[in-house]
Formats: sequence, C-alpha cells, structure tokens
Amino acid sequence: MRLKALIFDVDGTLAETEELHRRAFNETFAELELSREWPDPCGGWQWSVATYGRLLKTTGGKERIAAYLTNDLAIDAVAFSQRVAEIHARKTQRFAALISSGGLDLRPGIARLMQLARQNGLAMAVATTTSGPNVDALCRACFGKSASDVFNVVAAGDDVATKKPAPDVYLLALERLGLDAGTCIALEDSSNGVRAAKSAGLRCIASPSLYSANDDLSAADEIVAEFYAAEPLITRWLPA
Ligand code: XBP
Ligand code: MG
Repeated sequence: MRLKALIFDVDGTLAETEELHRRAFNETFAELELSREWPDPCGGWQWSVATYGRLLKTTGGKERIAAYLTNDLAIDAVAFSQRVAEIHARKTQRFAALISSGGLDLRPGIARLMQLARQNGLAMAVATTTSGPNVDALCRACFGKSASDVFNVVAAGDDVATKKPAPDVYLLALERLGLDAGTCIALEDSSNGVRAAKSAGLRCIASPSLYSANDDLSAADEIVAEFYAAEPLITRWLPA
C-alpha cells in the first residue's frame, strides 16, 4: 500500500462532540417549545444520555429528529421535513455557539496523527455525517482556522444522498481527493462509520468514543483504545 491520505470522521473521532450535540438539540427543543407542537409519547423533548445513545444509531441530526417522532402525525410529509429542517438549522446555530465558547479538545493522538500527515506529505480529508458549518465551527475552536485551511477536502452529510453507514460520504471524499480507496486510511469511532469506510473499500482504524463504547467495531482493520496507538500502524504504510 502506498499511503497518500488520512480521512477523518469528525464526531467522536476528532473530538468528543456528542454531548455538545445533545445539549444543542435539547436547548433547541426547549426554545421552540416542541412539546406543545408535538406532544411526545416517548419521554419528552429532552434527550437523556441513554436516549441519545439509542438515537445515535440514526446518523444525521435531521434524520434523528424525524426518527424520534412517530409516523402518525397530522402533518404532510413535505411540511414535516421542512419543519424538521428548520429545527435542525436552529440546532446547528446553537452547536456553533456552544463549541465557540471553548472547552472542546481534540481526542488524544489526533494532533499527532495530523502532524504525521503533514510531515509525510499526506493529504487530509474529513468524511462526516454532520453538516459543513459544524466542521468549520470545530476547526475554528480547535485549530483557530477554517475547515478548508485545515483539511484538503471536506465531505459532509448533506453533500450526499445517503449518510453513514452508506459509503457515499467516503466515496465523495475520495473523489474530491482524486485518490483510490487503496491509498487512504479512514479514522473512525463508531460502527456506522466503520461500515461506511469499509463499504467504500478503505482501510479503517477505529477507536471507540464515549457514545460508541459498546459498538461492534470488529469490521475495522485495527481497533485502538486511543488514536496515539494508530501512529505506528500508519507509519508502516508511509511511502518509503
Ligand atoms: C455523527 C452524527 C451526527 C451528529 C450531529 O456521526 O451522527 O449526526 O450527531 O450532527 P458520524 P448534525 O461521526 O458517524 O459522522 O446534527 O449536524 O447532523
Ligand atoms: Mg463518529
């Protein structure tokens, strides 16, 4: 293998963002008084850690909100998806505000892997389910730069028809990099992410995050407790 690029997932891989996402969802639900609009039989519009852990099986914030609602709503499908998109847009604004208020660190080992990539002329890409503005907010918070100044390529959830575990976002990242899957390594934290990377034909190194601690990551080529341990694995595949 002649390694040319590292492709990073964002949520749970670059940083432990899911608690900020959960908070942004909950603050948005409260602000918009969704419990009046859609009285919810499943436990209300405040997602607990346990509820959110279950809902994370549905990738994508809009899809997650829609999955939480029952199908028998007295609202037509177009109006429903428009309303979900409005709610999610507000959540995205809140997430950006929360992330910019500070306190979010990269996961251990991520900065080192990025340095390794730069030192060895590897391209760096993002392949994520989250939306482009969230990648930018994270990059400004963690690197003080825009996403396009940190990564050669960003492929985000709304750029593709089908989110992870479908391979689409990884295939888009490869297309934008102009590289074959055989020359890249994906870094992931979740079962859905590993399935997406492997379906795209990529090698994948996985490290469980707070919310994916019980995920089955066995489809990954390597599983590491933290991304520090990925450095010697990646070094093996560096061009001579
Ligand atoms: C992460 C996600 C995202 C975030 C929320 O999955 O599923 O939906 O939880 O972001 P992965 P949005 O790390 O596998 O890409 O609300 O912007 O969708
Ligand atoms: Mg992830």
